[in-house]
Amino acid sequence: MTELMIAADSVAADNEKHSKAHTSDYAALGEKLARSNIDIDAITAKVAQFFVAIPSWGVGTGGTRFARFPGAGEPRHIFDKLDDCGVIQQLTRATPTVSLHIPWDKTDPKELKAKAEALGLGFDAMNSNTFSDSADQAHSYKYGSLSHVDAATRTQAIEHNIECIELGVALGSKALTVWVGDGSNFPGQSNFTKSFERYLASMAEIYKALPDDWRLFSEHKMYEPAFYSSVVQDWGTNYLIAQTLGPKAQCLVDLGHHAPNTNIEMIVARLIQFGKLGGFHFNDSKYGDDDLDAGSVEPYRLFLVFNELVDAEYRGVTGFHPAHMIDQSHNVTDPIESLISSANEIRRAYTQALLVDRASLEGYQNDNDALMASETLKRAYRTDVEAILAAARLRAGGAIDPVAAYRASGYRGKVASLRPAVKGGSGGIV
Ligand SMILES: [Mn+2]
Repeated sequence: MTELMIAADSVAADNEKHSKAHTSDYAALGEKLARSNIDIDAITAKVAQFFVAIPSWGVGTGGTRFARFPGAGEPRHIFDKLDDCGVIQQLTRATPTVSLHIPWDKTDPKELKAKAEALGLGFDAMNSNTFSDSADQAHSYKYGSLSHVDAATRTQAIEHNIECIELGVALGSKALTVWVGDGSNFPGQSNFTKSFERYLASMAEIYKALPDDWRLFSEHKMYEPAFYSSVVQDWGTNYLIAQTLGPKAQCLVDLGHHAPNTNIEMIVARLIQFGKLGGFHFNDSKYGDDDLDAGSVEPYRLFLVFNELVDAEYRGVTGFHPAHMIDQSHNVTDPIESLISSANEIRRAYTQALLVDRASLEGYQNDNDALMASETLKRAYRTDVEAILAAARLRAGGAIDPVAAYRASGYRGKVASLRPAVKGGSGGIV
């Protein structure tokens, strides 16, 4: 525990306020679920073991191409970011790991590890960055990185990824996520086939540097920053990458990286079926890669994604252990509150998916009873599982109402006095 963590008695005092109502809500839900032969405590125990990683870049205020409006007490460096992540974990007990972004978070791994351990945190997948230039680099990524026409630029990008692996090994991470902005803005600007050949050759070099117990996640994105073509534009290309590289290579699905109306849950099912679902970047979107809070726009879609994950769990798919990570940009909220709420929504979707009566669903599917099949999913989705989520947090030492507990703690005001205000008119993380 560090001095910046919220005092335990402050959380306890807030829990006390909600305790009576929570106990009563949990009992009522338990009774309701028991009528369907569901043991609420068994569900709560499973939910308590479901975790999602916080992205280090998510605790700072994001921005758009137009502007960034910094909030009070913004983290100045990775150690401040870890403090904020520690608070999210303290209250939700759903986020014990942090996903780092290199070079943004680059520092002495020993210090990083000691700080994380003091906060009760570990590290999830490492994220490399070859989509922007850092001050000291020899070759620019303006025209691409792993697929660049220039061999020296590709080598620099490969070496950066290998450095991320080495740093991750020192921190206890077990995966590297590679997302590249490589692509083109004009038809004819780049040769689709040759670009992808160069990308695959570069990724093969990175794959060679991967420890045996690591996984390599490639992340597809339809467009942006390249607006005509992206080298890794969709899940099909992503699957080809993972298939070409080998068994340690898997696909990462960022929910915001698809065309509007894409059936993402079906992509998830396909990747599971062929052993290539590596993990997720959870967020929500309305139009593009909006990076809005998970479950804020299309909660039913999030539930349907989890329905596929729980279905795989239920079927006992071998080697199935997707990494759960959040990837969001918080422009108008306190990032800590958004991340608390998002972790909650992700767990909510998981919990609702656990309530699906899978034997009945299969029966309706086999009987071609479309209405009852749909109703079986809806019945689980309509269940208000907040009491289960609260119990999972509370039993692990967290807060019944984590946003309320956070506001009551005065944490933001406290860090605002310690961290000088950031001036920010420029674009943020897009
Ligand atoms: Mn992402």
